[in-house]
Amino acid sequence: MAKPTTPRPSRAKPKPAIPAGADHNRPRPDAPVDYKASKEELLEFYRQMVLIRRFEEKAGQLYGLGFIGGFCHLYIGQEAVAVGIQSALEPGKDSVITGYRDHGHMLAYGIDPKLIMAELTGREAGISKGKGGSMHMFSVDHKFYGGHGIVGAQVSLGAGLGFAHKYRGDGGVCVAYFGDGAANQGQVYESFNMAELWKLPIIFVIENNQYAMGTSVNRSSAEDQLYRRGESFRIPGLQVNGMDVLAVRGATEEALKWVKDGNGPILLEMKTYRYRGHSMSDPAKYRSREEVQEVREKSDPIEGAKKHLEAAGISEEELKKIDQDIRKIVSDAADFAESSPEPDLDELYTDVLVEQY
Ligand SMILES: Cc1ncc(C[n+]2csc(CCOP(=O)(O)OP(=O)(O)O)c2C)c(N)n1
Ligand SMILES: [Mg+2]
Repeated sequence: MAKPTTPRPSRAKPKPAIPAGADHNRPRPDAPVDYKASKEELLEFYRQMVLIRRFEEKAGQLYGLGFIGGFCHLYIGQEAVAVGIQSALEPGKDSVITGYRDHGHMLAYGIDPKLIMAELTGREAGISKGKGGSMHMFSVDHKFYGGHGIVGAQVSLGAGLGFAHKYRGDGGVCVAYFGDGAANQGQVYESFNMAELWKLPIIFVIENNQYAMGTSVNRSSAEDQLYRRGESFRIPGLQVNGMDVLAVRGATEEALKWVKDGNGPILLEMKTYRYRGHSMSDPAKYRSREEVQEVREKSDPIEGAKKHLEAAGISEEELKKIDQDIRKIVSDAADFAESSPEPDLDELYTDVLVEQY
């Protein structure tokens, strides 16, 4: 009689507890397509990006001359993100909140460069009466809720803004911007949970400029594909070329559609790059000059838009004229900021507490 054989272990792979793909049966946003801009829109994108770049260059100079004190973080290289996203929002209806790298966002929101520059130099005419400075600019009129120095804090506050839109039923959407470094902060995930649970109208935007001060995203993030960071909260994510204003605008359209259809939040990871140091004092030992140079040469957002404009028949002269006009706007803003008076000492006690809003 043959000896009974011991059952051999099955060679079949163990089945996952959740069948593969099951979680992905839930609705998802469509894959975004690049925005088809008219010639006028393309010109406006170009104009705004050049404005941010020249404004930031001037801010860097004024800092060097001692007109700007404290911290100052420039947005150079990231222009397409703010410009592409803000262009899709409804002014006065949608709200925006971001971190301390905020000058570019304010400019893209149509706020007067003079008032922003005067804020940088701490003058009374500044958008926050000279008391916010580079990192803490605010304009409730524009539904621009800062300008925040605590890394990641704006994400929770943004969830609150999203809640307010829903509670009031005003149809607005909040856009909460944060960095790749901020994406590792705990409060971001508490906010994700509540935002999805309550289906808040909010677009979370990670501006992945590859570095958090001197630490690269790959060194600090176990999951460096940051658009996936919302998945365990059922928040879908899209990864976007943040150096291309048309890709940014296209993804924003898709995100707005998702949120306005009542699906709750969505996450956009904007792959971008900052050309300058983290702030004004940065020895930049964590990356090579060649790395920066390569991005400038191959993916610059302004040069990219220029190519689209040239293809649309805009002449070199027209672009030069725009550049000249913007240089004038920026130098006027700097003159205004340098010549405006400083706030009165009594201002120390105003706007400290808002008793009713
Ligand atoms: C809670 C908190 N921790 C640390 C800091 C110091 N800090 C300021 S900026 C920064 C890096 C953030 O990087 P990222 O989120 O990628 O934004 P980026 O500067 O690249 O725009 C850190 C750690 C801070 N301001 N707040
Ligand atoms: Mg960063």
